[in-house]
Amino acid sequence: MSTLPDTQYDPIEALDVRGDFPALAQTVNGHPLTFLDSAASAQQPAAVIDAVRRYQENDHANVHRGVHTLSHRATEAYEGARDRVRSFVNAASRSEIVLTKGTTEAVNLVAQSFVRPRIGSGEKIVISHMEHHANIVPWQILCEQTGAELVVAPIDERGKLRLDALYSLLDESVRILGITHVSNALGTINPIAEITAEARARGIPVLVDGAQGVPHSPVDVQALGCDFYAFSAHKMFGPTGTGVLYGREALLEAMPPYQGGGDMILEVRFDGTIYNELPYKFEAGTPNIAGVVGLGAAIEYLEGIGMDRVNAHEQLLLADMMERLGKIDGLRLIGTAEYKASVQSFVVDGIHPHDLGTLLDQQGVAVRTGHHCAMPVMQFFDVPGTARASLALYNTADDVERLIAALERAIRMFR
Ligand code: C6P
Repeated sequence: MSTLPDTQYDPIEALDVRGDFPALAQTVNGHPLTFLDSAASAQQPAAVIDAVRRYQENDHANVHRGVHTLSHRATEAYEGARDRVRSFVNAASRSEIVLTKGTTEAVNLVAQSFVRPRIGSGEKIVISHMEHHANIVPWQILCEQTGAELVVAPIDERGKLRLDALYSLLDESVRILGITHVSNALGTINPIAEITAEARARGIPVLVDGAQGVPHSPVDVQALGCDFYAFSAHKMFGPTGTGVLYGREALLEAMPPYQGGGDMILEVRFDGTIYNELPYKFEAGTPNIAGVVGLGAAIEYLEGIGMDRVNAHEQLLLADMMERLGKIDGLRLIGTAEYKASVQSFVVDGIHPHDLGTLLDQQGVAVRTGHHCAMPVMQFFDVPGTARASLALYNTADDVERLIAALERAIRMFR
């Protein structure tokens, strides 16, 4: 990684970490890869790939189970990663860090273990109109199971949450508020600390979907004041199949296990089982050890750069990308809220997003097209889908340049 000293810090120059990511060195369809789909899944730096390989080559064994050396090493690596996660999001205790398969599993865990025992027919779950399906469908399932009602807070034409409308929904019948930190389809950053303060003043617990929050800026769960915060390793430069549920210790303590099996118990008898202590009570079965090792390495990598710098770098690129996209004739930006992470959806008159995506891919530019697992957002903006360019710490001004040039060429081919 090449970085300038802080005193000369120019974010666009300073964050030149593309070389840390082996996948970015390739050409695609005869062009240097311009990877603008990190919101779907980010590329991994060599530091993560190497850490996983070293673990697989030397240390692999099951965790928490063996007295032999490799099992000790594997347990140390796994638990060491948990400690890194704890400090990365500033949780008060490692007991509050439950390692999951990802954001999706973390939200389902909260729905079933925290909310289900506390909700009844006619009581409410509040979410927003900009949620990813992972923060919609688990609640719909819970509503089917319990007779509870799902209530949706509206957004406006720029893709901003209508806060007054949200707060007016937070009455005494609400058992949880589930809200995304950053919208994956719109890029909108929600004012989580303010929202949690409003919710908690009314005694309503808050789950934050942080899948698109953690890759872009520092996250401090205590400062945010949330009760739960869910995220995935693969969007923050770690492996797939691994993620985190942060939960306040007192709440996790009071919750029943989500799944039963090995490792989540202290003693099993046919006349009753004693569950393990936190956080193991929620980690049934052999976990994705290599994935968690990779997550730990990803955090170490990010901390080496500094999340404030990641954020500053991305904000400059985002401003440039939005301005230049906005000047393209017939292109409509979807998601123009004042506070945004580096994600931009758009549609072009007369060109289906999938066709646009294919034409961009032919020029080596990878964007995601479709509904982005946020169909209600597409319904709100009355589009079948969008093209979405998402920037990460490894993107540069050249990537934005190549996106714009490829888009202009694609549009000329269509007209
Ligand atoms: N969004 C995207 O292209 P999982 O699949 O569990 O790692 O993450 C689900 C998820 C939850 N919340 C938000 C805000 C997300 O963006 C995602 C994943 C990807 O936008 C894949 S659909």
